[in-house]
Amino acid sequence: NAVKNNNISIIGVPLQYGADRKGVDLGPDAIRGANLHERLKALGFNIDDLGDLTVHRILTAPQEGEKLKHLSEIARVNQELCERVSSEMGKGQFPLVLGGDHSIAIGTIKGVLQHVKRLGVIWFDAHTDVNTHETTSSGNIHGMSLAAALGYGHPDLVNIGGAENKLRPENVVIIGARSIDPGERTFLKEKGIKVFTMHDIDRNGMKQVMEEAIEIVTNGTDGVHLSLDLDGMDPGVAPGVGTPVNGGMSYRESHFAMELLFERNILVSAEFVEVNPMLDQHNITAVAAVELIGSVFGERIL
Ligand code: 4U7
Ligand code: MN
Ligand code: MN
Ligand code: MN
Repeated sequence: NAVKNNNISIIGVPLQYGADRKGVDLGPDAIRGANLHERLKALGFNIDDLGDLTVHRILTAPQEGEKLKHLSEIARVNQELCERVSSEMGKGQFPLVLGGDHSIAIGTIKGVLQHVKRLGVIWFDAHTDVNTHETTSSGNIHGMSLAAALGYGHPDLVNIGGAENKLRPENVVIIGARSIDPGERTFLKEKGIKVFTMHDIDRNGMKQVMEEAIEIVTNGTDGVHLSLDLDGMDPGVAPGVGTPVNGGMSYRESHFAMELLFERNILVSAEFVEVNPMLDQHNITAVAAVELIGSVFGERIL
């Protein structure tokens, strides 16, 4: 259980309907455009870029009384993503998914779960994404994806890839949180999900946080998925995101975390989401994503 093969399948998911701000659908191309392939090839990986999944354009605003915005297209795309991720893993490939808004974590994780039944997840994010149709204040599904992967929320989300396929709360950690809604706080406490807030990172340092986090996600699991929302980083280094929150992880804290993940060789899959080129400056958030990906796959300073 590791970055055990040299074969990476890249899957772009230009989905924006889970978020409020337009432009996150341009994320996959912006990330590719920041020399993703070259960087991974230089590290010795074989790259199979499968291109982007098709997202149907929705020209109508969310309907009156439609609580979860654009639910049907989001569920459809996530079901396809689940199947694509699962079939790539079946061929022994490492799925590297490029978003797109963070609702795509549902499809990615459900696909990985078909091969790795006991899966640990590291959720790197300013937010905790554990709202449900009952707690959401925005109706935006990118704030519900972790809950759905744990088996909670709207059936159309929970049933993707089979409702019985779900994460165990004891093998999930969230790192970098600094914006948690009241309903999410209750959920996290009830389920016993470990959250390393920015306060914890300040107090104990990223080294200790990652050691504790890795212990939790590897305890009794057969592999670990990294779900990285670029808004986990500080907006000073990653401004091109739809829901920026001040006081995030620094450039080096983020990279150090990725370097430790590589060192421990525990990842079976990864996704990088929420890059919004329309809100970015000189593509630096897409560049930041590619640099983080480099560290995850073994780039070293010396
Ligand atoms: B992201 C929010 F209310 N919690 O549910 C919500 F603050 O994938 C934000 O982490 C969700 O970027 C952010 O809409 C989702 C809000
Ligand atoms: Mn976020
Ligand atoms: Mn998120
Ligand atoms: Mn966001």
